[in-house]
Amino acid sequence: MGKLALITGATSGIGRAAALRLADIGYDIVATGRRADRLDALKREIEQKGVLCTTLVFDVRDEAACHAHLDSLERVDLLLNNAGLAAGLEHIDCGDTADWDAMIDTNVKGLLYVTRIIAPKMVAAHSGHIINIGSIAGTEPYENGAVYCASKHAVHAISQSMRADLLSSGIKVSEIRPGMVETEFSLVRFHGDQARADKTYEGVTPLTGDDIAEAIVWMVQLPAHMNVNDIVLMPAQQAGAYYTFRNHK
Ligand code: NDP
Ligand code: 8X3
Repeated sequence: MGKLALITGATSGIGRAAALRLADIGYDIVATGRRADRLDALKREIEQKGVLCTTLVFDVRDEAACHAHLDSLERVDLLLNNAGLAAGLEHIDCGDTADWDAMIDTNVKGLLYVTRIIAPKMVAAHSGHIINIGSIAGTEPYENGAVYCASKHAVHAISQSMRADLLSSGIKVSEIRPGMVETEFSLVRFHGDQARADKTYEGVTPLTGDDIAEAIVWMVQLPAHMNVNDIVLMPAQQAGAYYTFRNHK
C-alpha cells in the first residue's frame, strides 16, 4: 500500500504543484479545495501517473465540513496544511474586517480544524508528517500586512508547539516559510486586480509553486531520524519582506 498525502488548497499554486510532485514519488493523494472543477482536472492529471487521487470539496473554515470530509480517512502519512490567503493590503485604520475574518478563519482556524482531525489518526498510527505552509510574514511583520502577518505568526507558533506536542508520538512537524511565490496569491490578495497582482513580481524572478514542491519532496524523503523543523525559501532577488532587488527596464 502506497503512502497517502492529504493536501489542503490543492486547486492552485503551491498545493497543486505539491500534489503533482508527491504523486511523482508514489504518494496517493487526497486533494482538497473549494473549486470542484479544478480538483477534477487535477485528479485526471494525477491518476495518469498511476497513483490514486481522491478529491474533497469543502471550505476549511467550516469545522463541520472538515469533519464530514476528513473523519473517515483511515490513514494519512503526510498532511500538507497549505490552504490560505492574504486578502487586502491596507493600513490598520483602513482594513476590511471581512478580509481579516477570511485570513484568520482560513490560515489559522482552518489549519487547526484539519490538524485536530488528522493528528489523532497519526498519533494512533505512531507515525506521520505534518508540513505547515507559513511565510516570511510569520516572522517579519510589514506595513499594510498586520492581519496576514499575524495569521502567519500564529502558524509559526502553532508549528513549534505542535512539533513538541507530537514528538513522543513519532510524528514529524515541519514548516516552510516562503518569500515571493508566483501563484494566484496576489490576484486573491488584490481581489482579482490582475494588473496590481502582476506588479508584485515586476523585475523579479519569483519562486514558483514547483520550487516549494521540490522542497516538500526532499523533506518527506529524508531518513526517519532527520526532520526539517523550519525552512525559509526565497527568490534570489529577495532578502526579506522589505528587501527586493528589481531589474529595471
Ligand atoms: P493560491 O491562491 O494559488 O492557492 C491557495 C489555495 O488555498 C487554493 O487551492 C485555494 O483553493 C485554497 N484555499 C483558500 N481558502 C480556502 C478555504 N477557505 N478553504 C479551502 N481551501 C482554501 O496561493 P498559494 O499557493 O501561494 O498559497 C498557498 C499557501 O502558501 C498559503 O497558505 C499562503 O499564505 C502561503 N504562502 C504563499 C506565498 C506566495 O508568495 N504565494 C508566500 C508565502 C506563503 P480554493 O480557492 O479552490 O478553495
Ligand atoms: C506571502 C509572502 O511577503 O507577500 O506570504 O507576505 S508576503
